Amino acid sequence: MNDFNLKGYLAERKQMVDAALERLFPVPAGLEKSVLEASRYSLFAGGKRLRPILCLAAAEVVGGTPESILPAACALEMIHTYSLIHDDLPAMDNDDFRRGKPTCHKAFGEAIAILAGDALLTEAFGFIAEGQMQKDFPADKLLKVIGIVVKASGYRGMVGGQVIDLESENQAVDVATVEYMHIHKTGALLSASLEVGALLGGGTEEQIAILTRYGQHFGLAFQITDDILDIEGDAALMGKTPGSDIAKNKKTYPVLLGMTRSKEAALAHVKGAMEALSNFDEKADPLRAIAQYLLVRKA
Ligand code: GRG
Repeated sequence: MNDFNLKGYLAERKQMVDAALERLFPVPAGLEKSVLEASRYSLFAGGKRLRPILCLAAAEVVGGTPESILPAACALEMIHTYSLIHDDLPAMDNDDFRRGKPTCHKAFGEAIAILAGDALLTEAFGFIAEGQMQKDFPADKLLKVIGIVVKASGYRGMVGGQVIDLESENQAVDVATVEYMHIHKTGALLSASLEVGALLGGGTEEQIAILTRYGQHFGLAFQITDDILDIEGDAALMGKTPGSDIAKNKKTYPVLLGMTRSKEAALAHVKGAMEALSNFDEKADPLRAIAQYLLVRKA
């Protein structure tokens, strides 16, 4: 585990996902060209590809091959990208920059940005249904995957979390509410990425449950460290202004718990994620390294 080269692994996996997205996502053409250009603009704006990478890694833990589940892994990234495009809109977070570049609506206008998000979300399900079908996955398994992704993305997951976030902006909220919000807004799609990977990789019910539990701890650790980075992170690397979440009156962990307790909470969730993996062999080393990286990342 100590010898595991996380940097190299992440770079290689990002390249694999980028190449698959490039190959599978439609090339802008025809009268609909602008919406595909806007979708591609955000899809290739420099994201870390965390969700597809986690999905591929979970599949490998249970003996699956990354190549066989690339369409589903890409679908998760497309849903993530749609959520960021819509999150940045004036009606939501009203951000002009993301990852150091103008946001989609700043580059293409609001209407096309909304439609680009809609297109990414809709096509994601085509990637799972048609793309995975071409890789010979049985229809009943793909229906299960679609159910998992729907639950994680819709009102029971990310959309629900976003609603709570928006509606709590000028309200006093407690830590439990903030945690509930983050479990839905950020955690649901992250843990679904693990669940989908484990399911398509051929995992048993027990293995899928364990990897989903890793994903739940990972999701919370990711969000808490994201909140900490808003204050302590390398703003230049993150392409954002330090303290911008707090300036927007966001309910972050450091605001509610203080920095020390937030760091303790992040550590506890990383430990929870590591413990979930305790019965897996070295095939789980990428997941172990990614979880531990959360505690030292700068962006
Ligand atoms: C609009 C339905 C809807 C939902 C939006 C995910 C989300 C909900 C909003 C994003 C707000 C945000 C910045 C949350 C913090 C955690 C987070 C999801 C960070 C971005 O994810 P990364 O770091 O992004 O994986 P990259 O840029 O690497 O793709």
